[in-house]
Amino acid sequence: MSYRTEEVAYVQPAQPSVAASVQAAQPQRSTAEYRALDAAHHIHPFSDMGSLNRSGSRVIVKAQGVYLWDSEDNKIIDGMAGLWCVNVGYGRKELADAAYRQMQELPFYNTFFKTTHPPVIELSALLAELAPEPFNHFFYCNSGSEGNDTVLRIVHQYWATQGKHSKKFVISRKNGYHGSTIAGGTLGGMGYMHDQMPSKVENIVHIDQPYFFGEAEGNLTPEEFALARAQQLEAKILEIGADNVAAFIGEPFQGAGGVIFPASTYWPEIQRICRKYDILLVADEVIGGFGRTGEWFAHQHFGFEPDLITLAKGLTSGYVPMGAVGLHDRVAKAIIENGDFNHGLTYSGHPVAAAVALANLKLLRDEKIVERVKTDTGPYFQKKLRDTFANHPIIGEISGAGLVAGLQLAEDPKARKRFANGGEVGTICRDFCFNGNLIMRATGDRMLLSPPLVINKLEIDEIVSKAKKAVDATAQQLGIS
Ligand code: PXG
Repeated sequence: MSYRTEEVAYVQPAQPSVAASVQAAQPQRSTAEYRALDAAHHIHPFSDMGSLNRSGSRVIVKAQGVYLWDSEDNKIIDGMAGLWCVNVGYGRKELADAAYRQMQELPFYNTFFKTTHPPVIELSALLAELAPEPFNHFFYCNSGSEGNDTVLRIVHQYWATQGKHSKKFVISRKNGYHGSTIAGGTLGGMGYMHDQMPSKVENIVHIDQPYFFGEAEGNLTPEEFALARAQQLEAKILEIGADNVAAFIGEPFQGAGGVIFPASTYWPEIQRICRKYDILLVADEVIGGFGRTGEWFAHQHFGFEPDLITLAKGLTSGYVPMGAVGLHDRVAKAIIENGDFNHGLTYSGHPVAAAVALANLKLLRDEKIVERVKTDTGPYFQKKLRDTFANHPIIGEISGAGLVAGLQLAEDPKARKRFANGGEVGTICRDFCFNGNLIMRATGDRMLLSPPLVINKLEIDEIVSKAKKAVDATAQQLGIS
């Protein structure tokens, strides 16, 4: 055998078929094998990897509607819409088709250098139609975190165009969540994240959150407490000096912080203060946007008008990553009329993400999914939760609207007394949910629900009855009945 023959044999291996290579990319393995490989090579977000690797992850392999299946063929009802994002539910072919068609037509092109493309144009026009009247311009990115980084860039550019260069401070809230990039993490008020971030973004300060159950003292009503918390913004502005404050950012309701719904007095007061001191008001709509409360955007539920909105999650129902920032006309005008805005990401307005977002928004609109949340499934869900848990011995508060809710676990609900070690109780309850094939999220001692917006009443009944079993089992384990 000559050297040359060997060389030919080497450079011309049999090419696997496309089908075989797809199969090779997703081999069918046993749960144990998946877990071992996951533990060996995968670092999960926000996880204690040592402990997770010892217990092993649950391997989720497929999904349809509001249900997930794991690698042991357990059917699990998803009370969290993935991670607050799968608004149209799993398995919508329209979204897969949109991605497939766009990948064949134009899988990528940038929008940096005097070019654009149909999906991003159509998406922007549709968003302008669906968003409240003054929102007619959108900037794109890949996630909510990048959306909030973008918000900071726009806020600073806006004040530069107004000649107000000293307006640099951004005020946010403790226990708010705005993402996990350095800017997102600094804007957020999660102490356990700040502790691991020796480098933070400058000029970001926090005020207290409007968390009535956990933080109201004395005999304040929820409305009085919310007003007092909003007025902390005014005090903070006066402390820093209005000429130095650029913006206030908040989630209309805090999602990851525990589905904390402020009383009706909160947002009008925040808006009044922002207007009085000429400060931009930013609504982080990453969770609240696209129908969660029964309105297209959560700030509409609370009745205020922000200057900027951060979008992600429900924008694509999580089928592909995409985030965006919506600019109020007065902010957009300043950005448009004042030269270069030096910000952008390779994938700003990615054509495949834009095509999927477009298909997703059309489903939400044409199937009247948001209207159904407002008039039918949302009220049903909220009533069912209140009927089931109002007098439960360890439930102190039920918050929410539309298809998002928080259940406050409490040692003495009437006295608003929380468990001494709240996080542990939440974890116990979360584990009972998980073992009962219900996905529910625990934030400290608050149990959270945010199911796909396409959920029907039977499925809502299933979630609530499984949640009841888990909360009962938690009470029993704690010896409370
Ligand atoms: N703003 C808000 C209000 C969010 O809820 C982000 C920004 C950041 O988005 P990205 O796409 O960068 O993750 C979020 C994200 C949880 C949880 O456990 C919540 C989020 C992300 C991950 C976990 O509740 N929210």
